[in-house]
This record gives sequence, structure tokens and C-alpha cells, in this order.
Amino acid sequence: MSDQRATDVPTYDAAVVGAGFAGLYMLYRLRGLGYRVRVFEAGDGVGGTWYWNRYPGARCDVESVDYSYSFSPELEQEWTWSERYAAQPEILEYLNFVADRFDLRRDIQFETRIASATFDEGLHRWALVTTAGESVTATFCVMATGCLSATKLPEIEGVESFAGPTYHTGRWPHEPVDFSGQRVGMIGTGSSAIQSIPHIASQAERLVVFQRTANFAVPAWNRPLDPDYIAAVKADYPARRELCRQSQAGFPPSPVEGNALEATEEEREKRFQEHWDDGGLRFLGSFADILIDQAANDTVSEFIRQKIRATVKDPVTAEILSPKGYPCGTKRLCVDIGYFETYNRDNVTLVDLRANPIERITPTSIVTADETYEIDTLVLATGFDAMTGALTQIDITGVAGQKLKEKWRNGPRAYLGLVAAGFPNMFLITGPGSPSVLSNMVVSIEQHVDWVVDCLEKMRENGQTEAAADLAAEDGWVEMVAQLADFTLFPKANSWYVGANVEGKPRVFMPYIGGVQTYRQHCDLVALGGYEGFSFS
Ligand code: NA7
Repeated sequence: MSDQRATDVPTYDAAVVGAGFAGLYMLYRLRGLGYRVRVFEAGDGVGGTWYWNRYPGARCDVESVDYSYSFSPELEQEWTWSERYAAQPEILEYLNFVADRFDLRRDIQFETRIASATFDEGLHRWALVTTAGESVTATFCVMATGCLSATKLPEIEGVESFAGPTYHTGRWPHEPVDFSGQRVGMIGTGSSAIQSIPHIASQAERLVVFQRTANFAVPAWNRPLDPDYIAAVKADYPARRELCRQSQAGFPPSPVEGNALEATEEEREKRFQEHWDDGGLRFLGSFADILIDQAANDTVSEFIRQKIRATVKDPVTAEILSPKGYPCGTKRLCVDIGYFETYNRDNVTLVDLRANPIERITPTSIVTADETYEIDTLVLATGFDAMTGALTQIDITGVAGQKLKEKWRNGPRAYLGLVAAGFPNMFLITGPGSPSVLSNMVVSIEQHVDWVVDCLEKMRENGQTEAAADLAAEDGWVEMVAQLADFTLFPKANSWYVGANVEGKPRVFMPYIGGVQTYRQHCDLVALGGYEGFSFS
């Protein structure tokens, strides 16, 4: 399986870090072409995000028929999704099915976390060391580490002193958690909280939700998938996949016609209502100017606030839940199932941290400026060090001893969001500077993996073993990514897209916002032009 050199360090063509959607597909592609590949996965199973995020109500916010691999027509026909938005157990089952179907497990080393990766300039190889001290080397290193995998604890005094059970939504236990009879405190109201709150509230004796920022959410209208619908999707999968690849966000778009500000109030309301009734992330496509014009955005923001006021019976709670102060969609839009209705329950209390901040956590309570909330269980739905956290947690050293963490001190930099200059032969799947979190991740992952594999094949043909991004190309790309973001309302929000949730993180809008279709064209043109912006040796 691997070359054993005199040093006894196993040697591979490619080391892949992570066995989620990206790592599995990378392994499948490279092994199929005869590369010797080893995947390193911290968990004891495949799945990545879907392995770790097991909180009650965890569900994808992209429709399941689109949030799935397109590389195998057989797989597409063999697998049948049960719901419009698949829940975490079903997605994990799918990824396990894929791992078995393509016999992937034999090249995955589970329960193995990579601690460091160092480029050996003499040997033109990466040397990886695990946290257990095991070493391997590989010509290519593929970081399939995920964009939302480095969990983030809140910087609250005493958080670690809490004596009862504490759960982070992104590191949920494998056994179900029973909240019956419990007084639960939940910190955070992002997507993970919005999905889990209705479930926890229905079990717990009391749930107190601590909200720092209210979030916009649109209904999922989740439902079992009708067999006729499934049959129609399966019959037309190639065309549907192509539509996704050629779209802005990686799922079939709704036709966007016109600007909100050019429509009459009645026309706007009608369009918003139609999109609301359709549900899900397509809501933001109601009009073309929503994410670029503040006045247009105000109209859609107010539409959602009205929906919240109409749902939540207590007007004070409704007002606290109504997002203000940032444009709708510029923090990740949430897709909800019964979230706002949950606040009509007698056992649920909302605490507005803007008015009444948390001062500290004690072994038995959460103490705010005004009140002490005694709790038995603490749930932290406080998110992730997004896009860069999983990479900077690894001690990555490139050419001339440069550390990736140091290079990215003022914000992440990578050509095409794929390769950082000074770090040859290291590929960042859905890295910062690519559409990644602004898209259907599976579509973006397949595009990145296919592009990288084509690049490696071209190198093999030419007898080359080292690919490096040019600094000038990287600078140009990073500048363009920033300019595109500045054309939109996105930089206005304190979101994890700009790193605002992590103290000391530089404020840089990290993903490429030009859309998966345009991004794909850029990447294809680079390849067609003989890999412009890359140097090979
Ligand atoms: P998010 O979306 O980052 O949400 C984290 C939430 O936790 C958010 O409401 C934060 O408020 C809140 N938070 C974080 N730190 C604190 C402190 N110290 N005090 C109070 N509240 C805090 O993470 P999710 O896991 O929900 O979702 C991540 C993505 O996964 C999601 O967008 C989907 O793409 C899937 P803030 O808004 O920062 O004021």
C-alpha cells in the first residue's frame, strides 16, 4: 500500500486530511487513477460535519436531492432520500453507504488527527505528523478539513466551571441526550440553535435561550418526498446536476426577475409571499437587488419581521426575535421548522443579551446583569472558527519555514481559494477564496476535487511533481474576492463570513461571492490556459 523507506515512514502519493464529503470523493477519484492515497480522519467514522453535528433537529438547509454526489449515475439511482431536507442521521447513513459502495474505508485511518504538515523542500514532499506522533510523507497534501469544523466556545467567564452536562452542538454525543425534567440554558441563536431549540423545548422542563443577535429564518416546509417526485428527479438527474453547476449557489435557482425597488409594494409582497410559501434558501432570490442594495434589503427584512410578529404571541419576545441592524442574508439565512412558534410555549424564555448581557457562568447558573438563571444542562450553539480554523489548528509549514498561520495573520490568502503561495502541492478543498459556504457544498467539493485531479493528471503526463501558486496570481485573486464582496451588503454584518465571531480574527470576507458558475469558469480557464498563475517543476 505504501512505500516503506529506510526510515520506515510510510510514503504516499497523496495524504488527504478529513473523511467528509470532500475527503471521500478525493479518495475515490485518486485511487481510481492509481494513486496511493491515505485519508486521515479524527472521528471514528466517515461523515465530517455530519459525523460531528448530531444535535437534535440537525438537518441540511440545501434540498437533499441536490445535496448529494453527482459523480456516479449508479449511486444516484440506488440512493433514495426520504425528506425534502435530509436530517443528519440520513446524510450520515448516505455517506456510510458511499464509503461501503466504493470500498473506501480500507484507505482511511480513523481516530487520527493531523498535528502538523511540513513541506520538505529537498524531497519535494509533505511530512505529516499525527497527534499520536506517527509520521507519514506524501507528494500531495489535500486539506479536506471542512469550513465549519473547528468549534468555538464562548468567551464567557466561568464557562468551564459549569458542573452539569455541557454540550456544543458541533460536538454532540453519539448517544441521544435526554432533556426530560431538565432546566436547559442555550447560548446562541444561529442555525444550529434554530434547528435544535424546538426539539429541546419539547422535552425539557424549562429552556432559557440567550440571544446575542436575532437571526432571519425562513420556513423549510419540510416534507416526505413523494415517490413520483423522486422518480422524476432520478429520470432527469444529469440535467438537474448541470443546472446546479451552472447556478449561483449550486442548487436549482428560482427565476429572478427585476429589482425589489422597481416593483410596487403589492408586487413585492406577492413575490416575497410566493418565495416564503416555497421555503428555504431560494427566498433570497426573490429579487436581484436584495443582497446589493440596502433599501431593497430593508423591504425583505421587514417582510420577515412581520412574519415573526404574526407568529410570536408575546409582542416583547417577538420584537427581541426580530432581526435588526444588519441586512437580511448577510449572516447565513436560517431555514427553520417551528422555531418562532416555540417561543409561544410556556416553558421557553428568551433573554436578550443586548439589553442584559451574560456576566458569568457559575457551576449551577448563567448570571446576567439583571438575573440569575439556575440550570441543569448547558447547550452551547456558539458556532465555529469558520473557513480557516480547521487549517490554522494544524501546524502547517511551507517553503522557507513559513507558517500558514503567519501568512494568514491578516486574512486568508490562496490562489483560487485552492493553493496558498509558498505551500506547494497542498490543495485546500473549498478553501477561503472559493464559493464554499455560499454554495451547495457538495457541488463545490466535486468541482474542486475534479479540478485538482485534472491538475495532478496533467503533471503526471508532463513528469512534474511540484505545483506552486504564484504570489502575484494569489494577490490578484484575493483582491478580486474582496472587491466582489464590497459590491454587496455582505461585509456590513458581523458574521462568521468575516470572522467577526472569533476574537482577534482579522475582518476579511472569506468566501468568493461571484457564484459557483463564474468560479468554475475561472478555474476552467486557468486550466485551459496551461495553469496560468501556477509554476510546475
Ligand atoms: P453560528 O451561525 O455561528 O451561530 C452561533 C451563535 O452563537 C450566534 O447566534 C452567535 O451570536 C452566538 N454566540 C457566539 N458566541 C457567543 C457569546 N459569547 N455569547 C452569546 N452568544 C454567542 O453557528 P451555527 O452552529 O448555528 O451555524 C453554523 C453554520 O452551520 C450555519 O450557518 C449553517 O451554514 C450550518 P452572534 O450572531 O455572533 O451575535
